[in-house]
Amino acid sequence: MKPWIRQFQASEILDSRGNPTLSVQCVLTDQSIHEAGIPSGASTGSREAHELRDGDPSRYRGLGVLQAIRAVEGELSDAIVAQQPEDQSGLDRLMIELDGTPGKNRLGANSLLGCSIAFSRALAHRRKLPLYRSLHPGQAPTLIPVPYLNIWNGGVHAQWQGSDFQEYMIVPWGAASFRDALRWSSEIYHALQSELKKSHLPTGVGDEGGFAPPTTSNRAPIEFIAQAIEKSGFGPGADVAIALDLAASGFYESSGYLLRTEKRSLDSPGMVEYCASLVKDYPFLISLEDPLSESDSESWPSLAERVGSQVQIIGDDLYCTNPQLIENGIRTRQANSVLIKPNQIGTVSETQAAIGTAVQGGWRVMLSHRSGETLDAFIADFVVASHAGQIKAGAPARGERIAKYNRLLAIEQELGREARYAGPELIRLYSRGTRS
Ligand code: 2PG
Ligand code: MG
Repeated sequence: MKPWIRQFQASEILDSRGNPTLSVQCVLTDQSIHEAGIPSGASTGSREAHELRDGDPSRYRGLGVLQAIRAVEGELSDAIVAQQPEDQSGLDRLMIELDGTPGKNRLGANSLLGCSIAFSRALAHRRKLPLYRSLHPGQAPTLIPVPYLNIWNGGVHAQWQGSDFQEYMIVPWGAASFRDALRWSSEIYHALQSELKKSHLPTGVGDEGGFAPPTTSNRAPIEFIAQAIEKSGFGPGADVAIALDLAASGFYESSGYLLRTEKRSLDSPGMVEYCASLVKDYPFLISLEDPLSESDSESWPSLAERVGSQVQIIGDDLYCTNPQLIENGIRTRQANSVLIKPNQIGTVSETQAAIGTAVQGGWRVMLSHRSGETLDAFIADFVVASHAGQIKAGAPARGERIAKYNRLLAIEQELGREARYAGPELIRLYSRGTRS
């Protein structure tokens, strides 16, 4: 077999928060170069694979990635070039064995994922296929996901200046296509901006491009957004649903769930009750991500039992895209869905395995960006390839967020009449009508 991989190179670039991150290039013997930009989270789960950072306080506040560059250009590149892997799982297995630790602590999940994604693009190039086709081994993928657009940012993504809950998302499930869904979302985003202005609230944005004004209640953003949906000429529930990522691990303390904006603290049963009341009061609410803390895993089954037949209960921090943790969640009935982020586990094929485990267990999956992003739109191709039908990538604003949505527009256009928007399927599962 003729060698086809020449080398892997890496460099330190900036992410959307202005922190350093890794860019990896896979250089082939035909001179083509295939790149990957690695994202980085702020509200991270405790069991995410290790992100290798230098810890040298004299550079980038310790966040530099020079060690990761050395890992890519040294050990990883040498081993890959020596073996010339031909498929994704071959490449990923090789790197996992080379690292030799369960959490990718030695070479770093950022180094491994950079090589893994750059390699997936090299493979697509070699197969002369678009990435979303090359990533899918069987039948041609045609399902275009419903986007969950985070238009109100809180929690750590807004430096705790606004709501305790991290993300308030609009879900344009009633649109006929992804193109229409994105237009609706942009219109609603700007209607929300006008509503905030009218209420003399600031319209600066948080890490994911959503507005981040101060508030005295975690329900107020839902009311504002429902109003913005109506003002744009759509029906909350009928056309556009709402979803939350509470990111509750971020405000869970020894005393319970600390709701700073509401000046009160709730114990676990109290927080379960709070979430159940949100589901009851807002029939257009279809999804709750991390409604409880990852350190309060015993409370998850009671919430899933209460509202799991009506809404998605999505585990993010609790599962960290890890097949074993997902399996445990399915067995103990903690939730009914899982958030999937490739950099939580560190390779493309392990991410595919995590999705496989969830789907086999009857759970739904949602692909996700990170709060620190680059222009890399890998997750857009990946969500189409994996038939997940759901993606969250932030607001319909800011370059690193719209890179993903714009890539989905292009895929939908390329698929033409074959493309099928996932909205109707989601409506069938979670429509509960509108507020009377
Ligand atoms: C989340 C993510 C993405 P972060 O909690 O779901 O929105 O945030 O990347 O900061 O973990
Ligand atoms: Mg989350």
